[in-house]
Amino acid sequence: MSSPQELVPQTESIAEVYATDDVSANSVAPQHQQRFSGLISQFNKEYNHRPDFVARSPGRVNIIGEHIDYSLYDVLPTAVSVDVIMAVKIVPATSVTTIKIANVAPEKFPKREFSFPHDAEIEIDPKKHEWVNYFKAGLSGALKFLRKEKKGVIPASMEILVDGNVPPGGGISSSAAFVCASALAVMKANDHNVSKQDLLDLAVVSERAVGVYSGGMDQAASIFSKRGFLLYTQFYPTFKAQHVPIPKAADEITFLMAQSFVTSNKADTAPRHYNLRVAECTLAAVILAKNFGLTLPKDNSSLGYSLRNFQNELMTVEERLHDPLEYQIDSVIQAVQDLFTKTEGYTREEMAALLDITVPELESKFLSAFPVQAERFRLRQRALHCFKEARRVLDFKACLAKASELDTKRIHYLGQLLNESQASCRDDYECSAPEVDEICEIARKAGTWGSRLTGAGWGGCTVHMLPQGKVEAVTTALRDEYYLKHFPDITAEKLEQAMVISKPSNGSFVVYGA
Ligand code: NG1
Ligand code: MG
Repeated sequence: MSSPQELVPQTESIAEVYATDDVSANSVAPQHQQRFSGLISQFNKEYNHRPDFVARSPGRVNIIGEHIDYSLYDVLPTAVSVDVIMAVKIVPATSVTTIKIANVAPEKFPKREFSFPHDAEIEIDPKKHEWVNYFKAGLSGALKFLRKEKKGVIPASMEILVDGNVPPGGGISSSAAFVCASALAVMKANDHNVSKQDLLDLAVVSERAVGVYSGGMDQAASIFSKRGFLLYTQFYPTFKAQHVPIPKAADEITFLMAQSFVTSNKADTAPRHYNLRVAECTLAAVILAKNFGLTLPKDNSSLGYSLRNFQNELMTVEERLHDPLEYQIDSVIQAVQDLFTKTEGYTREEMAALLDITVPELESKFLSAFPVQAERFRLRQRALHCFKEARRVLDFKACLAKASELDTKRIHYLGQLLNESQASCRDDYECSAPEVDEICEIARKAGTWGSRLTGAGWGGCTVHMLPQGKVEAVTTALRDEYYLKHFPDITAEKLEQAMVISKPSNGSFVVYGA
C-alpha cells in the first residue's frame, strides 16, 4: 500500500512556534538558524528593542503543472527551504498608522517609512518598482480583511525588519513568499489568528495589486506545504489541497533546482508574457464556449472565465459524474484541434468576429483589466498546452499514489512527464528560454530522469528529478557546461546558490518569544 495522501485542513490556523522550543525541529531548517538569530540581533540594533514575533513564509518549487493554475487546473508544487522572515514589533497607532520597514540588505533594499489614516486604502504604484510594494500588497489585503471582520478597526503601527533569501525573478516565487509573510505579519500585529484558507485568499488578491494576474499556486504552496510532501493543489470549483508523499525508490528520488540567472522581471514583461498568456487562455475558453453554444458561469479565475470552466460546461451531467477527468480532457483537446486551426494565431478582429462582438467590446471585456501587448493570440497552442499539462499532473499524481515504492519503470515514466512538460512549455506555451532549454539538455545527459523549467519561465529556475547517486555528476556538468561557460566570472558564492537540492519544506508560520 502507498502512504496516504492527506487532505489539508484549510480552516486550521497558521502554526505558531516558540523560539525557546527547538525551532529547527519545528520548521526552520538548521542552516537558517543563524539567519534567524541574526535577524533578531539586527532588529535590536535598528530599533533598540526586541521584536514581538517573526512571521515567515517560504518560496516554492513547482514540480509539475506549469501555467495552468490560472486556468483553474490542478498543480503539484511544494515549499522550499529558502524564505522571507520578518521580525515585527507592534506599536500602538497614534492618530495615523505608521509602518517602519527595513531590510538586512539596506544597500539593495533601503529603509522606508510611511503613514496612513486608519481607514485609508493603501496605494501602490505597480509601475514604480519598489521592494516595499510587496509589503504594501500584503498590508492592503490584510487590512481589507480586518476591516470586513471588524468595522472601525485601528490598524497597529509596526516596526519591521525583513530578511529574504529567495532569489528574486528566479522562478521560485520570492514574491509570494514576501506577500504571504507580509500579510501574515499584519494579521498577527492586529491580533488576528488567521486561518490558512483566509491567508491564502487574501494573499492571492494582494499579489494582483502589484500588477500580475497570478493564479493561486505560489501562495498556496507557501502557506500550506508540509515538510516531506508535495502539495496537490486544486482550484476548481474552489480551493482544496492534499499532502502527497513521495514514495521510496531503490535509488532515492531527489529534486534539484538550478537557476538560469536569466531574470524576467514580471512587472515589465507581463504585458507581453505572463498577462498575455492569461488573456489568451481566457479568450480560448470563451471562444470555445461560444462555438459550442455554452454560456460560462463566472468562476474565480482572474478574468472570470477559465478553460476548466469550459471543460465542465461541455460535459453532460452524466459524463461529469462517471468519466474520469483524463477522458474528459481528451474530448476538450479534440475540440481545440477542431476549432483553432490557425496556427499563426488570431487577431483582435478575428476573435471579435468569433465572439460576435466588436473589437472595442472584446478589448474592454478581456484586455483591459491589465495591459496586454500582442498582434496575434495563439489560442490553439496555449489551450493545447493547458489541457495536456493538466493531464500530465493527473498522471504524475496517480503514479505517485500507486505504490509505496516506485520501480524503475514508474520512475522513468515520471521523468518522461517532466520532459514532456518542458517541451510543451517551449513549443506550445513559448515560456521557456534558450538558456533554460540548454540547462535541461545538459542535466538530462548527465543523468536526470526529467528536467524542466519551474515557475513562470522566460528564464528563471529549472527543476530536475534525479537519483541521489547522480547529484554529483549533474551539478558538475551544469557547473562546467552552463555556469562557467555563460558566466566565466561567476563568484564561488553565486555558484553555490545556483544549484540547490530542494527538500519539500513547511509552509508559513509565526515564531514567538525570540
Ligand atoms: P512565478 O513567476 O514563479 O511566481 C507564476 C505565477 C503562478 C503560476 C506560474 C506558472 C505569480 C505570482 N505566480 O509564478 O501563479 O501561474 O507563474 O505556473 O505570478
Ligand atoms: Mg512571483
